[in-house]
Amino acid sequence: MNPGQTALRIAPFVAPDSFAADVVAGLSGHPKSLPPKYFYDSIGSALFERITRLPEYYPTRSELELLNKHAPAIASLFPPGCALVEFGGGSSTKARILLRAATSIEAYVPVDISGDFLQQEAARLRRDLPHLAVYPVAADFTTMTGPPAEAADRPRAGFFPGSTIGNFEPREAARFLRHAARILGKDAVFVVGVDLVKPADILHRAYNDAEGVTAKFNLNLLARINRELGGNFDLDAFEHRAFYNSEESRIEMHLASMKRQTVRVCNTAFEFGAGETIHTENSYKYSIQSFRTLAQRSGWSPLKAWTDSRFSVHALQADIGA
Ligand code: AVJ
Repeated sequence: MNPGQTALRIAPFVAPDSFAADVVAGLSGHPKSLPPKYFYDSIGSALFERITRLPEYYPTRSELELLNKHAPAIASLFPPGCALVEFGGGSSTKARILLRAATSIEAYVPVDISGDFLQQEAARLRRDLPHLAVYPVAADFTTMTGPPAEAADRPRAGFFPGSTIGNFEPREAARFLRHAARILGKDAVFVVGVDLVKPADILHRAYNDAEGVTAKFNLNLLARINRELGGNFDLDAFEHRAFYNSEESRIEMHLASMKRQTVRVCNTAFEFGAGETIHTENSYKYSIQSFRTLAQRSGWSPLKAWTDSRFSVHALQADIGA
């Protein structure tokens, strides 16, 4: 291990019982729901990696093409000696494009809830980019209270790819963008990937792939509850559902109960009616203008946007800061 490069810092934010509390609260709700951040245990993260390679799931390919094509322009926005803080830094495939293009980046701080996945990626990065200081932080990036200690003494830039911003309700997305401005600091540059509104049939296919990987990804949430919380979900009695809600400009993912049934989790019984669903994810889609408006309302000035009409990458600059 290179001097100054710490292994993996586990921030005290990921309380294991928060999973239990969030699951019981979600399954007690009307309608029932579960937070999408719990998709990403090691099995879920691996299933998501498979989703990114599916022919129907265009966002990852589009974003990679845009990042590769515009890497020099994006890299020119980063100040010398800066630390690139990536929110939800699962696989570093996208960050590598920026890390290679921008010599001004001297440190990389991926922040992700799935510590093991993060650790493996960090080890690979250290091997491939030995000049770069890599500081993985296992934390829930929505609850971080300040810049990661490892980047506190550097100018910071942010990276939030993959349209994970789409998982937030627009109000929450605005709150997260303000939060990110506080973490990154005044004048910081923030590069955000945003999936665009498009014909419903293209979106529908992207979340209902023929191979059924997205269905497995969705159902894995129930398997995880069984594994980690002693639940007794019968996965064959639930079905994956994903559809485009055009009023809300969002893809909705649900797990539908195929029959009346009772499920026990954390010593609590939950009744399901036939056809009743658990809402597991929203994926909001924006236009270039609607995302710019959201950013401006959240303390950011739009600098530039690159798009291929299916996906967009935005560069923003912080008006407010730490
Ligand atoms: C990682 C949240 C961007 O919403 O497109 C992929 C997750 N869900 N297929 C998305 C996801 C179903 C993905 N994000």
